[in-house]
Amino acid sequence: MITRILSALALSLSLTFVAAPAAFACGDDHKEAAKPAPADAQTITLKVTGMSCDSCANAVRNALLKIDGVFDAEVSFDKGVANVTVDAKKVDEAKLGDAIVKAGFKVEKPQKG
Ligand SMILES: [Cu+2]
Repeated sequence: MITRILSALALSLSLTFVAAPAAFACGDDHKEAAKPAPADAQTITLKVTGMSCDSCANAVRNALLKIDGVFDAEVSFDKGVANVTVDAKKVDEAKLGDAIVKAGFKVEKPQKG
């Protein structure tokens, strides 16, 4: 009986250890809600690399939405792209890029022209 309880305990412990680092290293299940955007809001598109699943895209989105002046961020893991709706007076590409890098991902500046 005790052996059975111990092995069940060991199993659940090992599952915890296997599951936890993966969830930590790989993004966020929570998806932050968008804020209402004014009519003069602008969209900045960034190429994001280093994402390995949809949770990574959530992590990028959540990091961007923490910035004052960011209204919405549609991040696609498939395309490796973030479409960010911003107040251009408060936020620029560099600021968005910083937040993405701090969240653990990389940004390629889009080609202009
Ligand atoms: Cu991921």
